[in-house]
Amino acid sequence: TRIVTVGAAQLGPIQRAHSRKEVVARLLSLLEQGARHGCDLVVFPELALTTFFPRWFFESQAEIDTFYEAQMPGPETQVLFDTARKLKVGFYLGYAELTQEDGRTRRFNTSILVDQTGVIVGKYRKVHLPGHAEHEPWRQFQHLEKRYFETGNLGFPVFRAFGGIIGMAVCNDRRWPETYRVMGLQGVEMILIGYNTPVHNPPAPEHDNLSHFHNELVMQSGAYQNGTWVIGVGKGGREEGVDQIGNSIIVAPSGEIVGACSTLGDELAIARCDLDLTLSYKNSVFNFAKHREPHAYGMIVER
Ligand code: CDT
Repeated sequence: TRIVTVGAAQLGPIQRAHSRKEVVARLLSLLEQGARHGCDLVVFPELALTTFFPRWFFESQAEIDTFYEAQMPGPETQVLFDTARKLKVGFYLGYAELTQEDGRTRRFNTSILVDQTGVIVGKYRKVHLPGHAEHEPWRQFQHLEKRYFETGNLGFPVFRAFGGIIGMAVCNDRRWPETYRVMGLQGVEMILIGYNTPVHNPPAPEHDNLSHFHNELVMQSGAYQNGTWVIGVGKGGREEGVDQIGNSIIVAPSGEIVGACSTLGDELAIARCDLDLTLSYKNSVFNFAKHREPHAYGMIVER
């Protein structure tokens, strides 16, 4: 057995008026709870340092940029890394990344993997950006990720960490089978996914009462079809008037949910995840080398 004890650290709402300091204090409390319960790794949501700001249309770039981190660790987040090292608990953290690359300012919806010595050992930039790029005033609230972020340019890398092979995704990525499969092809054993999912989707309100079902459906099937653990961690509760689903879950390679949050607030759900439980799936029904038929899949990447 190769046990990784994982805490799914769901967050209740983060309002716009909440400072980074207040939010980081909540993350620290969850990290400390995780340490007390023997966690090796604590997983936080997408954009876990601020409110989900793409729900608003802003004219001023300076105002938008207040939601981004220009450094990681930065002055307000260094304490997370120091605490990780002190308590020997790693973490996944989603945040808005502001960076200078290729001679220009770039913005990504990013996650990092930090190990039990407080060192960043993996980075991922969200590939599937949902929503829209222009102001759509008819919506109850905006979803302007296509305006505020560039498409991730790192692919779906996996990292040797926590005694296994770990991958990351961010929110809407979890709805796409390619996300899991690209990491599955690299032997991934645990995929960490932070999200912000409103109950209400303005272009398709008829899906609203299926939001929990769809959340579980995609992560359970992604786990089973690739013989991997999936840890899905969201925000819950009413954030700036918008209800978020919460529904954070820990999914085994069997596709079964083995841990779950039951509130809409800050809550830690813990599971002892044996990475060796991936083997019977990877070696039998989903033995890719033996059973995949890539010659028939060309259309997936051709259009
Ligand atoms: N943050 C994010 O990607 N949220 C989207 C909402 C899109 S509406 C289906 C999600 O896929 O959960």
